[in-house]
Amino acid sequence: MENKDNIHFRTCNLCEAMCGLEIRHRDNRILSIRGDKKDPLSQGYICPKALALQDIHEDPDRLRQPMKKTDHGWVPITWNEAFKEIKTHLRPLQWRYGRDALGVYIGNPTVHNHGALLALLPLLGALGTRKRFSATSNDQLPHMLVNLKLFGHQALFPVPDIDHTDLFICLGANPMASNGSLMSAPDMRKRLKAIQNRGGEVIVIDPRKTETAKLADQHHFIRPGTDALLLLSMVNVLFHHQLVNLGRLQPYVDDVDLVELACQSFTPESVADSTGMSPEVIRDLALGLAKTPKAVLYSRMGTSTQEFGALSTWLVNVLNIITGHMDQRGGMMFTKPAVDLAEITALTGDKGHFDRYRSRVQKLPEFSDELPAATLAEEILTPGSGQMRALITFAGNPVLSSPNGKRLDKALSQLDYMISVDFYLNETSRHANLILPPVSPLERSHYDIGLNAVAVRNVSKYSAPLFKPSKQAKTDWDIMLELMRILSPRSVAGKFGSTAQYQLLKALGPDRVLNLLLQSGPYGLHPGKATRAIQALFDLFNDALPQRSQLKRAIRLSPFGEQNRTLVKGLSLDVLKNERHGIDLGPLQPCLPERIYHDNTKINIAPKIFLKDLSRLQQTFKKEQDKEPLILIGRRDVQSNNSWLHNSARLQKQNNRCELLIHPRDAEKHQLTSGDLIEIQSSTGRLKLPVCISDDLMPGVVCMPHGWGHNRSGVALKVAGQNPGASMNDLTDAECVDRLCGTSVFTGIEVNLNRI
Ligand SMILES: Nc1nc2c(c(=O)[nH]1)N[C@H]1C(S)=C(S)[C@@H](COP(=O)(O)OP(=O)(O)OC[C@H]3O[C@@H](n4cnc5c(=O)[nH]c(N)nc54)[C@H](O)[C@@H]3O)O[C@H]1N2
Ligand SMILES: Nc1nc2c(c(=O)[nH]1)N[C@H]1C(S)=C(S)[C@@H](COP(=O)(O)OP(=O)(O)OC[C@H]3O[C@@H](n4cnc5c(=O)[nH]c(N)nc54)[C@H](O)[C@@H]3O)O[C@H]1N2
Ligand code: SF4
Ligand SMILES: [Mo]
Repeated sequence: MENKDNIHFRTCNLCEAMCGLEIRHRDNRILSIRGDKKDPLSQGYICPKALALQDIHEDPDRLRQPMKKTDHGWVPITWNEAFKEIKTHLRPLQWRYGRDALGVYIGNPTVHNHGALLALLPLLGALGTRKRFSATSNDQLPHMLVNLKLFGHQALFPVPDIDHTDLFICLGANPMASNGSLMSAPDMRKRLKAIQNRGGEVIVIDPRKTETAKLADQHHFIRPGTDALLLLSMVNVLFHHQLVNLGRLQPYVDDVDLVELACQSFTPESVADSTGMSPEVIRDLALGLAKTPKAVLYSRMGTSTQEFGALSTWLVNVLNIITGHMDQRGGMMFTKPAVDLAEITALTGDKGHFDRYRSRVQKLPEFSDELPAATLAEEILTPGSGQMRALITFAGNPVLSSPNGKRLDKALSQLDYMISVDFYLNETSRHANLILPPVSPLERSHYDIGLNAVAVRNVSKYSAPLFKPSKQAKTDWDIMLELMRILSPRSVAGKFGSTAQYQLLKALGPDRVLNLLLQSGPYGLHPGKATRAIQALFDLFNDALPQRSQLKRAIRLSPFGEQNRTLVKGLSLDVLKNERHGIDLGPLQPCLPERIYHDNTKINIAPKIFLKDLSRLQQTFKKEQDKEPLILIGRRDVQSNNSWLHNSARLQKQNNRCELLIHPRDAEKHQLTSGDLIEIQSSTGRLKLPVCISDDLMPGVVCMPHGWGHNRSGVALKVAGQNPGASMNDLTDAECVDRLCGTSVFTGIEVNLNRI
């Protein structure tokens, strides 16, 4: 008989898939980690990375106490000492140079951490700095910009209804390795197979025959960075064949004629050479999308982090709209999450904004008060008024994850003061004066506020802490609140940073705020209680909005809202605590035009910024000659997660996976055999790594993973150090970005090879 107390159910916080875990444990030791068969979303599936949760928890290299850099190396100090240090160093800097002198970089794991996510807004408000950076501009920024422009809210993400589609066209994504992105859908193999088993088709368009492509019915190579051309020509085909049909959304979409005009010169023949795709294939793709009743075109990293990432992401949405697949079963749909971030932020008046001001050096546009991560180093290195002199990194490793990491490495070493909130001494945090480590992921509660909003089903699950942290340990929430208290100006006009707000948040804790959000959300309590919960939320997060619009929006969010009446289920934290496997809230449902956030409740299909960018596209490809150098692209591996799981011995015991894939033709040209060490060089830098010959690649394209390069001095990652690899971002260029929105370019990098 199993002792029930020794089984703990929770959601894996490592990637976007949100797999349910069943963890057996005894006396503070983990015995096993398996998939939770009763989790409504993952139904027992997990990937090898789940084991890393134990490895991180037990890792002797994981920091458990604040660390201070001294002349004699790192020394542990108490939290009180740490916060005193911070105050002593940063307050005078803020006084002397202004609040913009202190920058902040927010990394990816923040999204997987409700405490951090909920404390982030108050902290940023209190810091009051315009030097804000995050992994967003190394990742999904184009998607958020498109959401904002088309639907009126940056956080209203279209999600492929993969469980009901009959045609899944996958562009620049490799969900078999990544487990899905902006598409939380564990067990991709099962879901893709299910499409095929119901007679449907999976098509992958990618410069590499990826793990996903190998499972697909068709795979087509595309020359890196040319997706916008392919997509424009698909739009062209649809208008040419009069196959444009917006279906139910017809009355709610403006300016379709502008799209027709924009794509006129982009025939499949005109883009064939640049994209490397035949006109016949392009026509078939367009016709297939238009003629399959349940079909969806999905794109991710490969398409968003390239020179025309925003343009491409816009066009993916255009294609789904003009073929009638937006907000339709089997097409692109929208979640109705229990904590509805889009609604809540609209409630505080923040649907996102773009290009209100520009960065100091490269003059790139802000997005929702953030500057592109590609400008982080130059903002530190370039003297003059507005120069950044101090930095807080939070759950991020930009030295490995941002373009031209080498230059950033140098920039960080020149800061007057730096804090890293991280539990590893890694490539980035080694530059800090102080490292503040939060508890391990298993020592805190967990709720996916962010990822439930991009899941392929509406689900809700709360995970209690598995282990009790030591008395002096702090969570990210605790750390952020303390930073907020120390670093906010004494007299703040708004609410953020006020002592009252700090005390209120501190008294509540993240879980009680979560409870308020659940209760006031669409599946929340009965209306009377919901309004009280909403009122409490207002007190916490609201700045200053006209009373009437507040009320209207609040009602829309709550179980009062017309669209929510059928959803009310009495959800609260207590309810979730009793449902240890989580709750299924049903498949995605059509919700437009109600959820459009533009004042005219119409989709703006042809925003000017995208139309204008077409001339840049044309100029770029007009001057492009047949390229001699090789083109570098990236890849993800199922055993790795960005830069921070390489210290897990169980995940790293296989061969070094940081190698350069190269096509046999190119290998022959360079006289290479698998295992040879080469030097690879771009306009930014050079590095050494072994090659592996593979005919999975498009000829002329080479491929390496990112997140490696752990051999920098001072890094305290023993396992990772044994197999350090090299950092792809020592080759990428911080000045080669998508000029439209400042997103970093991680694909299509020109490189040369030299055999060593
Ligand atoms: N060349 C290239 N570069 C890329 C990409 C690519 O495809 N190619 N991908 C980009 C993408 S999509 C992303 S999202 C970024 C990721 O880039 P980042 O977000 O900058 O970095 P990560 O590698 O995710 O590192 C996360 C850090 O957070 C710490 N950490 C983990 N959990 C927690 C926690 O709960 N609290 C705190 N405080 N710290 C924690 C880890 O120790 C680690 O140091 O990389 C980007 N960079
Ligand atoms: N195992 C694992 N899982 C992860 C992560 C991880 O590091 N490891 N990271 C997580 C994060 S932060 C994210 S954002 C997601 C990302 O999730 P995905 O976007 O699915 O991940 P990638 O593997 O980067 O997929 C990008 C694909 O685009 C292709 N590609 C490159 N250039 C081009 C191009 O120009 N055009 C086209 N059409 N394709 C191109 C690449 O070959 C690659 O197959 O994964 C998440 N899941
Ligand atoms: S796919 Fe793997 S890493 Fe991602 S949530 Fe599931 S178990 Fe965790
Ligand atoms: Mo990401």
